[in-house]
Amino acid sequence: MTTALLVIDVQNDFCRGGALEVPDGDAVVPRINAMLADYPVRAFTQDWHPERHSSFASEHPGHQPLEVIEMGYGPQVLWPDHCVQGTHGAAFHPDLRTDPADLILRKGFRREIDSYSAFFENDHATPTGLEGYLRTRGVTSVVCAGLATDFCVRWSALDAARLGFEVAVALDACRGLDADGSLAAALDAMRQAGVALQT
Ligand code: VGL
Ligand code: ZN
Repeated sequence: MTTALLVIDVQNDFCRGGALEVPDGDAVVPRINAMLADYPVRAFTQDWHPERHSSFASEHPGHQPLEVIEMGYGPQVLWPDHCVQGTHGAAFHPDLRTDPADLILRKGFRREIDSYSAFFENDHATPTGLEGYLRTRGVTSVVCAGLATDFCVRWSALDAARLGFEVAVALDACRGLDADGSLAAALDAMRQAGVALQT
């Protein structure tokens, strides 16, 4: 059994002082750094939006960040502008060890659709290509870590489970936004899907 470590969105905008700060987000960095040596496959993701991305509240006059609107592909939470391609906010946290990454996968790069999951865009159908990468490397099991537990980690873990990978989430190497009960809902959904929540 080959296990991949998936390091989700450990970027400046999700860390201290960032545009979409996750409380205590920086705490995941030393934990993830310490985990890297334990996995033969390491894939990192970067939330990577063009300017004026449709998930930005600033693109929807009359709406505020954290409001939910209906998009063609389903409900979408609106966010402050974040992780704009090439900006400091989109860069990895400076203390994250990125040299050990085998693959850096970018997602959310299409203006019309968001992509929380490392595997599919938010229509839950358009692949990012990560599944093919992992399968062709012989991966059957994944461990997820990073930001945020209740959005990109959640959907990455659920999609991995749906695709038939054995999935664990290293909770102490994750932090959540917890917008409106979203953290408890995420933990429930992951548990129900058979994801092992490691504490
Ligand atoms: C994320 C909200 C918007 C995440 C990304 O990485 O969890 N959350 N974009
Ligand atoms: Zn985003």
